[in-house]
Amino acid sequence: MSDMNTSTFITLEEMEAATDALLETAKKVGADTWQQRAKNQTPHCKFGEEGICCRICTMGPCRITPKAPRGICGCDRDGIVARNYLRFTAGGAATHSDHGRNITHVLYLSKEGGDYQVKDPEKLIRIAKEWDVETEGRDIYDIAHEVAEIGLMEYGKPFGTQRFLKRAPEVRQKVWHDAGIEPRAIDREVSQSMHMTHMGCSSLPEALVRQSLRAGMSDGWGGSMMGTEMSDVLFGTPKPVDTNANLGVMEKDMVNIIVHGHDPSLSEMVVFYSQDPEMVALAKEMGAKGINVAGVCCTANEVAMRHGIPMAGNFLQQENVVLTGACEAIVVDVQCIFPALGPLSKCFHTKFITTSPIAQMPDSDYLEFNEATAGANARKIVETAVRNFKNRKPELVNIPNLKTNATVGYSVEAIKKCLDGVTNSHVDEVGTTKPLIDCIKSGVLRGAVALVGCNNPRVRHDYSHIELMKKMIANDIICIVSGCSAQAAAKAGLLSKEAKNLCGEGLKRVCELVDIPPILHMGSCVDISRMMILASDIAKDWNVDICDVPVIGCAPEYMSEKAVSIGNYVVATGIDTFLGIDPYTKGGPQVVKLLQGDIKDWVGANFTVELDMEKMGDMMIERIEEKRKALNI
Ligand code: MSK
Repeated sequence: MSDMNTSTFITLEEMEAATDALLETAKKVGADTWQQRAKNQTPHCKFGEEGICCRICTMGPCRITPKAPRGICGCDRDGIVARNYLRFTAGGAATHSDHGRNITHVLYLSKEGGDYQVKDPEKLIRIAKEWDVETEGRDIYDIAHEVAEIGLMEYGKPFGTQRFLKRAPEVRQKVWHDAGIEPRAIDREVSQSMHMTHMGCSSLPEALVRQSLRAGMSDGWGGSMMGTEMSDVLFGTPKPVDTNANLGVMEKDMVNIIVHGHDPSLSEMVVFYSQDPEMVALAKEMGAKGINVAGVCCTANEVAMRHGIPMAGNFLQQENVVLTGACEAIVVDVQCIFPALGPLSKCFHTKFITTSPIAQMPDSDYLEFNEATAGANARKIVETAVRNFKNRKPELVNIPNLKTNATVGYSVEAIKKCLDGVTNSHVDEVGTTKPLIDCIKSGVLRGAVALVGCNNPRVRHDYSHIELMKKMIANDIICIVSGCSAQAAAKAGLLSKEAKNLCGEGLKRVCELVDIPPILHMGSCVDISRMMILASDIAKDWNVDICDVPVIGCAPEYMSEKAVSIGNYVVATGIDTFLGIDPYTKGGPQVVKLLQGDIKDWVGANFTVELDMEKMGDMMIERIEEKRKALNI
């Protein structure tokens, strides 16, 4: 364990001071950082910001101005904005869904005694039954392979809609059907989005926004859900586990391996081989006390919630881990990886190890990771990191003295188990959300907020996540969090049970009774699908539609296409969603009117874009209270 003490809470100012010190090191070694690059990139292109630049064909690029209100093909500003928005969504849906496909393929490769095995057979059997796969008297791996094959077929099946839609309340399924947004094959929705936005296809905002919701749905109720469910089957369904967070989890005397990205099929193996006695002995031979694995971005969430591996930081801290001078290797798979890590790592002894054909970058050591040879590949990666310890430059080492305690791993199953524990309300193998509903109905809890998403250099790092969470819990609104938002909470100490002391009286009582933190860590960005299941189960147990429940979503600092795809499926699921960053739609008033207004008539929810966090917090509380009023509670 680290010799650093943990703090109950860490302020943003303390984190910023630590970052400033690391930036001094960057200056000393001549390293480039995102802080500088963000300055170099401002002011940003106005056309891009408003979404009114079109480069879908080679007649342009066309930009909308008062003098040129239409592109060369005649497409107007709303058509251009809506097409860009749909392409943005499709990029995110493709990315999440391909992640889900990869995990499902790993399940297909699983075997007794192999690198990948089934860790949660009960969950596998539950999914098998849901999909009418015979389970009686069959070998668990036969079931796994059949379930995986069906899952993979969801990506390209010629007929029908996504199987997971049936998990939603019937009333919500009807909403989707009537709105024409039930996703068909996952790949089809992405492909059709690209087709619709090709030159000479759709320019009607309603059609493009509708397809954005549908493509998002193919992610949230298709590819992402596949990723979450199959990861649980393979690596175990998360249960509450204690861990530490913030940069102080890096160890001065140990080999530090940072895993970064998203796909647990790599990070699980790296964690496994870092504990291999031969590797630990090698680390000692190199002069280290042992091997310390810590995570960045969603990989941090994946390994924290299944193994208690510490979380070093979120998206905008990926350079910081290298700047500590104590990172032997930053091992990445896919998504949210700065290409900057290549040149940055060259200023230190750090090995920047890329592993996926999907994310290849200059100035990296490419050690391809293939699921069929996973064990051998992971061993080599760990060994490369360990052997690099001797190259560390002690004069550059600066690990900030920042470390908190966090309890993570609140899957839907785990939340229900916690609730069952206090009420003895256990009704069946999957439990119930009724105790939670009772707390909301009685007003002990006012409602719930799903706080998710990334960091973005456009806004103060982690400020919005942390301030909104504090405001919500002080007002008896329980938070569920994932992705880099979850890590913002963890780093500040908000995922610890002590955070109950920041809550209103009602939420504090619930935390004490159920023995939970007021902010529940639900995983990585694909795990927002868990939140959809939780919202569905609450609505079913309450006997209302999802849009009636006092639950809202919020992504205050998002930056990625995936986040826009998520926003679409969260809203399509009936959950009002608050964004702290504009999704490049300002230039299309009709598109803004649809996304922030009229789609409520289609799906019972819409977006709010608000850049002022104080105002946004008030609006979120107001929306929850409106929903309570509509339910007469
Ligand atoms: S890692 S998508 S920066 S949450 Fe999932 Fe964080 Fe956003 Fe990447």
